[in-house]
Amino acid sequence: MAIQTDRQREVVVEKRDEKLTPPPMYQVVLLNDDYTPMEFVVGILRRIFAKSEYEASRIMLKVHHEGRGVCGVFPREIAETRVEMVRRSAQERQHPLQCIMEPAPAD
Ligand code: TYC
Repeated sequence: MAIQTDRQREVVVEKRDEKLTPPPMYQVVLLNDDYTPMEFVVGILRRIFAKSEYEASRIMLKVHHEGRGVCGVFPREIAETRVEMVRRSAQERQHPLQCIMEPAPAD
């Protein structure tokens, strides 16, 4: 059932599909470069993705060695906001750090 409306009062009384269907999820990914300082990347992971010092260091080193690493998996709008926050912080400090989002692989 999609949407039932109360026609007289024109209010939505039920949106059953929205409750049962989970939103599409996106992973936010950091990309490696040769110039952004490691401590800056760790700070980004701590502040924007709420990672512990240990986890932030682990993700940063994974990106450094493997070229990319997942910072988190979120619904679309939240992923977009985090990507924008990373890009702004990097721009402010004039670091070339790149951050992208992509559909999360099915589990
Ligand atoms: N490769 C960078 C350096 O050696 C560190 C780095 C890690 C940069 C992760 C970006 O997403 C990144 N200073």
